[in-house]
Amino acid sequence: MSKKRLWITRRLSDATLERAERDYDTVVNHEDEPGSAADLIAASAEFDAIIPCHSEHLSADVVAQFSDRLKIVANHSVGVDHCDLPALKKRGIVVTNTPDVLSDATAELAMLLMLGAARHAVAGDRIVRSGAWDSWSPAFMVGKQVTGARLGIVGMGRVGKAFAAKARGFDMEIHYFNRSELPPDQAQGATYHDNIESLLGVADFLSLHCPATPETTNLMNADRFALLPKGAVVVNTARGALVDEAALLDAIKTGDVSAAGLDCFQTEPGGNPAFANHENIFMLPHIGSATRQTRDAMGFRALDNLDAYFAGKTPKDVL
Ligand code: 8YV
Repeated sequence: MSKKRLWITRRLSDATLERAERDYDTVVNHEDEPGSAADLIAASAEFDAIIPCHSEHLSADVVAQFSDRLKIVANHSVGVDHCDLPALKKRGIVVTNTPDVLSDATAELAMLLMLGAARHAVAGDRIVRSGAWDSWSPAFMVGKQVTGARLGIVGMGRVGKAFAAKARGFDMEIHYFNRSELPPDQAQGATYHDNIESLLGVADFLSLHCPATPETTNLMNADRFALLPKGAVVVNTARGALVDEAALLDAIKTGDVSAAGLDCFQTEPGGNPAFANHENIFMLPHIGSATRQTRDAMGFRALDNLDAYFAGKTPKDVL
């Protein structure tokens, strides 16, 4: 039987591409530029399957123009806010994602951002690197201690739980808001809040781990920033859409939020230039899952889903 045709929209890990090329008639976008609407529509007529990243936007308009040839979109991401799921469902196209395998890498990055924001990583690095470090004082770059502080987690899914596990190693007191309370073996002593406002009131550190949906857009707005304890630190490794960036900037300027650690922005790539003057905003360019091990695991998980589909089975991560 001839191999199924697969389009891979970005330069995935070498191991992933090797396996894809072995098992599928694979075309890889080696230029590694995001696939445009026109690219996606054209690909739907030439390929049975696509592995996109969150950089490809499968909007309702794009999906409506897809050819009937395309059978499955096996995302190389856990987040699927770049896909119009109802539109894909209507076209009978199977959609999968890559949960679990990136939870630890993303939680590690959340820890880096939390610690870096709390302890002046940006200003500290700049002052040493630039040769401007010419004095020292006990009052110099005094930060906020994580040990023993209260951590508020919004969204206690896979990444939220992985972050909580790492934060327990820092003796943090874990609080969370989630659609439903976790069973005790999963909560591991974390305190459940059945509404976000209650969580914000105790969050000396706040970390966002929920998906971007119409309901969570601008979840952290001015009113909600105002509920945080004075000087809270805010971390976002989930999606930029969760944070009203103008409101965050206001809270940073007043000191109501003492620092932020951000891996996600409303505009990507690019970020928010208005944040650049504030060294208490520690920023990274959406690299939460960017470790070698995790990139391989994400690619393999997407391929596992494809293999299952083409073997006539239900893929593990079908949405
Ligand atoms: C990925 C992500 O880097 O998985 C997600 O949802 O946001 C990131 O971890 C990216 O989506 C890869 O396609």
